[in-house]
Formats: sequence, C-alpha cells, structure tokens
Amino acid sequence: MEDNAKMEQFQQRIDAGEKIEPKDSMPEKYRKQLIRMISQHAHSEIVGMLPEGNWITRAPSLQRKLSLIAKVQDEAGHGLYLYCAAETLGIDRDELVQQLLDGKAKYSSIFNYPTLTWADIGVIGWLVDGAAIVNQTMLAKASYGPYSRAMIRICKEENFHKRQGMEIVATMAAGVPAQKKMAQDAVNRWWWPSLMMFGPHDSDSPNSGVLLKWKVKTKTNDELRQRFVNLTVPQARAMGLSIPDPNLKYDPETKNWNFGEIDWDEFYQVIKGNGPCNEERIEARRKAHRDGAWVRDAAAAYAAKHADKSNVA
Ligand code: BYC
Repeated sequence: MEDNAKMEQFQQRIDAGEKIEPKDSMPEKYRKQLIRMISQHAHSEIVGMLPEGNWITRAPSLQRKLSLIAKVQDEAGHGLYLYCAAETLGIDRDELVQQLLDGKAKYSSIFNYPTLTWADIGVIGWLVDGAAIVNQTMLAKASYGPYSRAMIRICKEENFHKRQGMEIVATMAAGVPAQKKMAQDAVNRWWWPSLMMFGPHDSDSPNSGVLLKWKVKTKTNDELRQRFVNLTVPQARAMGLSIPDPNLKYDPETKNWNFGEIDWDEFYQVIKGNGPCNEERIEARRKAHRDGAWVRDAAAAYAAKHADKSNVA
C-alpha cells in the first residue's frame, strides 16, 4: 500500500476518525510505528512489575499486600493484552520478547529506578500510574482499533492503581514525622523521572510528527506532560507534600503550572541502558524466562498432543 492514491485514501480514513483494523490495508510505516510503540508499551508493563514486586514480601499489612499483589498482576495482564495487540500487526510475541531479553528493545525509562522504601510504592501508584493514565487516556482514542480498545480497559485498572497509591501516600503524609519524611523523600526521587515518562520535548521527538498525522497520538509529549503537572501539583499540596522544583510557578493567564527543565542527559543515559537499574531489570527478565522454560515446553507439548488428536478426529 505505498502508492500515492492509497496513501491519500488511508489519510482520509484517519481524518474521518475511522478505526484501522488488523486486516485493513495500511502503510508499512504505520504498521512499523505501531509495532514499535505497542511493543515498548508491553515491555514497560512487564518490566514495570519488578520495582513494585520487590515490595510484595515487605508490605506493611495484609491489606496492603493484597492490593499490591492485585496491582502487579494487573500489570502482567496489561503486558499480555498489549503483546496480543502487537501480534495483530503480524509480528510474533516470541520475537518481541527476545528483543527485550537481548537488550535491543526500549521500555519506559521510569522502571530503571530503584524502590528504596515502602513510600516508593505509594508514589509509583500516584505519580507513575497517574502519568500513565494521562498518556493512555489519549491513546484510548488512537486510530488503531486493537490498541485503542486495550487502552480503555487498561485505563480503568490504572485508575484503581493510582487511587491505591495516593491513599498510601496520603496516609504516610498524615502520619508521624518519620512517615511524612519518607513520603517526601520518595516524591523527591520520583518526580523528575515521572516527567521523563512523557518523552523528549516536541521539538526533539522524531516520531511525534507521523504519529500525530496518523492519529496514533492526538496530543504531544509536552502537552501531556503539562496536563500531568497541572493535575498533580494541587494533589501534592492537598497532601502537604512539596514538589522538588524551585521553578514551579502558577501562571494565572494560561492556568498552567510552569516548571523547570528536565535533566535530559539523565533521560538519554537511562534510555541508552545506563540507568541505575537497567542491568538488574533485564537480568531479572532473563532469569524469569529461563525459569519459565518448562512451562512453555509443557504448554507446547500439550498443544501438539491436542493437535494430533483433532487431526485423527
Ligand atoms: N522511556 O520520538 P519520541 C505503566 C524513546 S507502563 C523510554 O517522542 P514517541 C506501568 C522513544 O521510544 C506505561 N524511551 O517517541 C506499568 C523513541 O525511541 P525509538 C508505559 C522513551 O513514541 C507497571 C525516542 O525516545 N507507557 O503505566 O513519539 C507499573 C524518541 O521519543 C521514553 C507507554 O509505553 C521513555 N520515557 O513518544 C506501573 C505509553 N520516551 O523507539 C505503571 C506508550 C521516549 O525511536 N508510548 N522514549 O528508538 C508512548 O506514548 C510514546 O511511545 C512515548 C514516546 C510518549 C513514550
């Protein structure tokens, strides 16, 4: 589907707000961009289980443990829907997983930071899932049907995650001074990495142009980052926590909270694989893949046996 007339036809469908479905004709570049983005998103959900999973055995109460286990399981589910959505574009899940294990695939920078205290679990729910909701509510309107539909369900679950996180943070912020200090310390460490989740500035974002043209994205990285800041600053204030940015200032004219500059050197180092936990995260995925080999073998043997029986029938 590369000649001009077909490209024009495709653009008309996009402009008319139609959803593109797996068997529809689509430009090769559209297909490749979606595989890139959806697979990075799927990997993020799977790697994203690790920082929080690290605290399941140390949750401070049975109730906290139950909701954390449920949240981490939800992230696994999100990864699976997203690998399925990527597979509708003609790529095999095994190939995508292998790219992750080989260290060739990107996943969200945020998951390369360590979870040092229990407050980090609250702050991840509040800030990281909060940022994800802002981004994914936009993606629920993406032009590719399977991706947009996966986002609707994922956003519902992310809302629960954000609430459980905020409730942990609010409880600690209203607790004894040591708890409040722990909550503030977690906000100080996670604030800037959360802003990095939205990607580089629009002027430095090589993929945004084509993604906006094809309505995979309907808002830019900077627009979404600003929306997240505007939503989150009042929440922090309501909990008595401060945002670690001396340049944060409300502009009554634009109704935006203006904020300072992100450390882009840090961002690019993390996405190149040099963040504090990149190696540990990939090693944990490799170990899980090795440990799960017998399950894959058993499932394949069962499927082969079942296929033999249905052939006989
Ligand atoms: N981290 O041209 P740009 C969750 C890369 S998980 C790493 O602006 P684009 C959760 C980008 O890929 C939710 N890499 O790209 C789970 C590109 O590299 P390539 C995760 C980043 O695609 C468990 C290059 O930088 N959400 O909620 O237009 C527990 C240039 O960027 C990042 C998603 O995955 C980054 N932060 O925009 C708790 C959302 N930013 O591929 C919570 C889906 C940029 O050209 N993805 N890069 O080599 C998106 O919305 C978009 O892909 C992005 C980037 C906004 C991330």
